[in-house]
Amino acid sequence: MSKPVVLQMGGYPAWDEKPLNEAFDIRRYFDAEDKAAYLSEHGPSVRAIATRGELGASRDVISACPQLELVSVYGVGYDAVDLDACSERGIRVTNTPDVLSGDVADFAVTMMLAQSRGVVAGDAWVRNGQWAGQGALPLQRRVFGRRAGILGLGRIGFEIAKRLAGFGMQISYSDVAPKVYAPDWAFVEDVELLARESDFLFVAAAASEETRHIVNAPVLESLGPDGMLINVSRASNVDEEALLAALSDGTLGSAALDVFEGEPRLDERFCNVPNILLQPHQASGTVETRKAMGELVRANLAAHFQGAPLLTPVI
Ligand code: 8YV
Repeated sequence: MSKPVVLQMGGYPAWDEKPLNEAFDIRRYFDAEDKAAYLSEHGPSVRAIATRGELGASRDVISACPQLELVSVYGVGYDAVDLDACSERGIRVTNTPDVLSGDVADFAVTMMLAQSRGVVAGDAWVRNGQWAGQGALPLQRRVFGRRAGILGLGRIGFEIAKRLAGFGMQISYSDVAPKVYAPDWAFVEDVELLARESDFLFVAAAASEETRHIVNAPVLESLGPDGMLINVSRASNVDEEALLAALSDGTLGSAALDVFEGEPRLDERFCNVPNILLQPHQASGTVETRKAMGELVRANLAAHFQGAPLLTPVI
């Protein structure tokens, strides 16, 4: 029996590529020079798409695959998948939640600590001889016991809050409704008020049209010159123009960002802002988590083609 044809939208680590090619007839869309021609040739035979959170599957790609049954996302964010196009044709969609929540939460807290305590600046201070030449690194800012706000108390936001509780921080959160599993943390429906009551504002909300630029100029002003914005969700949740302006004129104290519009080619102005920590969308980037994500992508594909229940369905 021939293996199901699967359109692969982006590269995976070698440990995923081998089993994926053993189990399925893989068509490497991302390697094609003429992607439109490649879709025209291979799209009619494609039964599933294996993609990544930041790559997704557009309506054009979905439309070019008339036999498409499933889109399996390597990542928890499925905002780049056209869910309407999938729903219209009964195409299933899966992602890889839970297996990455711990690492992403660890990294969000890491970025807060690194930026607040000047870890990157301190390393440069030593390497550049400034310690010997100029003395102590300028004083940084405390983390423990201060105020944290979490925008989006989902799987990742919850893991962030659990970690911050260990630092004795006052934790508040904003979401569409209070969470029954968050009795010790304050629900603040208004995002501007959450920012005003926070020293560190974590953006952990799933990206959607409804959350686009949810962190805007008024929110950044509310967070204030002593505040720090940490984003491990999607760049679309933050108005980058407003953020750049706020960082440049002192309206906002600092930021730590793992995601950017147009990544990996971000707005070069970010590279000229001193009070910011820049990271290459690596929050889930550990061997352990990426292996678990790859296994889940393949397990969902296998379950679908075996007629078994999907492990982590989105729709
Ligand atoms: C992954 C992500 O790095 O989970 C997501 O949605 O954006 C990241 O965790 C990415 O999808 C892997 O390419």
